[in-house]
Amino acid sequence: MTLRGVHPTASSQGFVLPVVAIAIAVFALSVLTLVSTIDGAATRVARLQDDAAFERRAITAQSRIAFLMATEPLRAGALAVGADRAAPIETPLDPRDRALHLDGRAYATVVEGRTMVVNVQDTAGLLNLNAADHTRLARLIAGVTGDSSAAMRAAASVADYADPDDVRRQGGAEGNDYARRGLPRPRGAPLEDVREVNDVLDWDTLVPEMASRTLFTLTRAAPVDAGLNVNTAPVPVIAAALGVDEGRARQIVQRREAQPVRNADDLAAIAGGGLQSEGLSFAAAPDRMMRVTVRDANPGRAPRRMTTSLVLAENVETPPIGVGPRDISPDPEQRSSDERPEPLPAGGRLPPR
Ligand SMILES: [Ca+2]
Repeated sequence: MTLRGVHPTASSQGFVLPVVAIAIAVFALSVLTLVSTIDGAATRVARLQDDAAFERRAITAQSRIAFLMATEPLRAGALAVGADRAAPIETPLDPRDRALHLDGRAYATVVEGRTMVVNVQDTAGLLNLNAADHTRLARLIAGVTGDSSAAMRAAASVADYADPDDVRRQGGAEGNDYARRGLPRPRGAPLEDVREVNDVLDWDTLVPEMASRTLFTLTRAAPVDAGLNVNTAPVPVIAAALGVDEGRARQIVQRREAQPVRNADDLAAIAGGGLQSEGLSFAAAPDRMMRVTVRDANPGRAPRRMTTSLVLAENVETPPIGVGPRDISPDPEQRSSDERPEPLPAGGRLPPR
């Protein structure tokens, strides 16, 4: 370039050099683009393979749960793996039983060399969104969000959405309130799916999205008078249902294994007094439907979980287990690093003891 102006012929060289430089640059750029396209495709293929491998392992883990459900005896709060099948459902767990608790606690099972974490939750242990009294739901929401006045409004609005009347509960919302906002009328009948709370007036502003996701895992949409299985309710549900703090709820969870809860008297025996259990309807046994969640213990950069439901047979003529639709979604929840899943009990009969 410094030749420019020194020789008259230099002007043509001064033109050729930039053209060559541009051609080289364009070539280099296309090579780079090609490389990054191949790289992008390779990344996508790797991700798809990763997804497929996760699904395969998750289904294997879920099948192990289904096998246990189909073959092992059911107790009020757990599968008593290896125990006497003829014993009644309210039989307390024997310390020698390898129990699979149905309260959503974490179990680990190794599939293809990777540790998968599974949770099995009896749906009867979840708080019923359709219960006539919404104060328990308000306590559950407040326990998750920490905002009790917003929780009271959200719970009252859920109850108003589901109840058949037009009488607005304190903090709630009825047909007129929806009409004023140009929204469809409230359902006026029990919810059929927990996700319907997203249609409840102001739910999204009263309950942050992450809290909402957590609440979906702690609630169910059951008939109005469906009983709560206190033997499988997770700690936040015990706290909300009985009006106790988390410490006492943990105590109850520890004690119920030795003495299954069938009614308010049993509960008083293990929990002591001061419970707000008036009007709470009890169930002494698990529901037929279990929610199963599977995730990878070491998920890397793309944490995800598979959720499905397993449905126990109603009678001996039907297949022992039905499997609901599978859903695989990102798992954004922060797990505490001190979570120590117990090993999933192995099935099969033990030698007589
Ligand atoms: Ca109402």
